[in-house]
This record gives sequence, structure tokens and C-alpha cells, in this order.
Amino acid sequence: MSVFRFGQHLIRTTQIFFQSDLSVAFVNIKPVVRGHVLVSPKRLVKRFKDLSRDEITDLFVSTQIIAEKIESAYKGTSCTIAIQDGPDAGQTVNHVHVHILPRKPGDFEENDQIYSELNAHSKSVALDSTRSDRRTEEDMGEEAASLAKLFVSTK
Ligand code: AMW
Repeated sequence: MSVFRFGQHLIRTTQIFFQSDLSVAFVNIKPVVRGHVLVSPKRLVKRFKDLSRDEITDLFVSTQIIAEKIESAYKGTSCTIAIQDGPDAGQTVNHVHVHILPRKPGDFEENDQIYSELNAHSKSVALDSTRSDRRTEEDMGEEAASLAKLFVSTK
């Protein structure tokens, strides 16, 4: 895969750390917590209801494999796994994606605060055209390269 078209965005290969037959995982340009990554179907599908059964299976098996590795790589004790499916659920990128966020005890004052943070951060990424608080390609490339070592490629 050269570049991955993620809705309106282009994801460079250097951001990608995992690929299966039908899914791809990449590091986040503006993570809510360290290790916040995204898993998407390769096909540009806007809503969860539009995925085929094969894509759902591949997406969730990939999510399970990745979440386990990410939790341990970032020394988490749990994971928040979330899909914002549709604009009124906070989806800002028109391409299905699963958020994986490693969690630690006391990482937020209120446990479910992560959902408001997730919602606020997605909106700010969508609105911020200056890219001022986004990560550099180099920074994302380093994280993806180190995560890629955790996975035996199936693709
Ligand atoms: W959604 O609000 O659609 O549930 O989440 C969109 C996610 O995509 C956010 O976590 C946001 O930081 C991330 N994102 C947006 N553009 C890029 C990009 N170019 N590279 C990596 N992640 C991105």
C-alpha cells in the first residue's frame, strides 16, 4: 500500500504499523492519550452498517490483536475501544475507524471523561487547518516503526 486514503485524509505509509487483508492501523496525528491509534477498513466505507461481514470480522480481529499489544507497549492496564459512527456520534472523518486508547488507573479524573475528550479532540483536529498542535511526520513515523516491530505481518 503506498498511501492510505482515510476519508478526506491521506495517511502516509510511514504512519501505518499494521495491515491485514482488509484492515489497516496507523498512528494518530493528535492522540488523546499516548498510544491512541486507529484501525480502519481498507475500503472507504463511511458507516459501520455499510461494512461487509468479512470486513467486520477482519476489523475486529485486527482490533483485538492491536489492542492487546498497544496496552502492553504503553504500560496500560485497560483499553478504551470506541467507534463514533455518524456525525451525531462525533464522527468527523467519513471512513469507519476504531479508536484504541490504552488506559491507566487515574488517567482521567472521571473515567468516562475520555469520551468527552475524544469528542472534543476530533472536532479540534477537523477544525484546525493550521496544523500547529499536530504531530510531525517524523514523530509519527518513529512511533509507527516501533509499533510495527510488535506485529508479525499477515500482508
Ligand atoms: W472521529 O472524530 O471521525 O471518530 O476521529 C477521527 C480521528 O482521526 C481523530 O482521532 C483524529 O486525530 C484522527 N486523524 C485525523 N486526521 C488524521 C491524519 N491525517 N492522520 C492520523 N490521524 C488523523
